[in-house]
Amino acid sequence: MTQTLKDDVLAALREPGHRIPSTWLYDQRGSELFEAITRLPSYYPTRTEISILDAHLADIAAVVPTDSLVVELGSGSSRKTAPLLRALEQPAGYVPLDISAAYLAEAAETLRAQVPNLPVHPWVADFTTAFDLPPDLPAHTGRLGFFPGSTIGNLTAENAHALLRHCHTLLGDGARFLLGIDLDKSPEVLIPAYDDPEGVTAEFNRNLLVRINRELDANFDLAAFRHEARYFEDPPRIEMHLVCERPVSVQMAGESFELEAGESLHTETSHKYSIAGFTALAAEADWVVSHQWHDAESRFAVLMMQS
Ligand code: AVJ
Repeated sequence: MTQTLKDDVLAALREPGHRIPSTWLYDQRGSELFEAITRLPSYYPTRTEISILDAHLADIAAVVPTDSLVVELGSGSSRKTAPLLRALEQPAGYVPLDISAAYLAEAAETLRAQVPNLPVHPWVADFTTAFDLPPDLPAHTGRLGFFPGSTIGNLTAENAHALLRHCHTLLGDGARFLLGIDLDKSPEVLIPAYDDPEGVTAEFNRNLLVRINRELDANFDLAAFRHEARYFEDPPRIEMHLVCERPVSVQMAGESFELEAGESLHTETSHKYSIAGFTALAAEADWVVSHQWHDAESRFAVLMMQS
C-alpha cells in the first residue's frame, strides 16, 4: 500500500485485480455509513460482539492487572469501550489510536464524559503500519491492547502477523490483548451481512467512487457499478467488489482507463477465522490465547491473549 488515495487508485486501475485498500472507504460519509451498517439486522458482528463483551465483562476484568494502561486500535465505539473501561479495576489511562484526528478528538471527548476521572491520551496513528505510543503516559504497571470489531480481518495474513508482532513489542512483557474476530460461517448468513436488503452496504461501497470523483477530480460513472459481496472458502473471507455492468471509461489525473463489463474494483476483504486458526496466527507472533468467549451460535469470538 502507498500512502495517498491518488497513488492507490492509479495503481488499482493499472493492475489486474484492481484492489483499492479498504481504509479509503472511511471518509466522513463512509464512517457514518459504516456506523449505520453496525445497526442493520443482517449485520450481526457488532451487536454479537457487544453482547459477548457485556456478558463476560467481569471475567475479562478479572484477568487484567490493576493499573493497566488500555491501548485501543481505533478510536473506540462508546458502545464497547466505555463498558470495558468501567469494568476494569483502576485502569491507569486510555490511549485511543486513530488515523483521523477529527474523529479521534470527538471520540475522546465522548469517552471522557462517559468515564470520568480517567486520563485519556488520544494519539493519531495508522495502525496498519508501524506506530508509536504518545510520550508522557501516566504511570502504569502493564498494558492491555484492545482491538474489537474484527478489524484485523481487513488485513492480509502477512499484515495481520506484522501487526500482532508490532503490538507484542509495543505493549511489552506481561501485556494482555483483547481482540474480536468474526468466525467463519455459512454464506447464507455472511452474504446478507455484506449485502443488506436496505442497500446501506452498497451505498458504503459506492461512496468510495463518490470520494474518488470529488477528491481526485475523476469521472467514475456511478450508475455503471453494482455492489457485490463475494464469499470465498480458502482462506474464508468476504470480498466487496464494485462490478462494471457495462464497459466503462474513466479519466483521472490526465490518464484514461478502460474497464470491461464484468470486471470489478475490489474494495475490501474481510477475513473470517476459526478460533484454532487465529490462535495459530497469534502464536506466530508470540501471543498465547488464554481465554475465549463466543455467542451461542459461534458467530463471533472475543479472545484474551497474553504476551
Ligand atoms: C470494520 C472491518 C469490521 O469487515 O465487517 C462492514 C467493515 N465492510 N461491512 C467488516 C465492513 C462492509 C467491517 N469492519
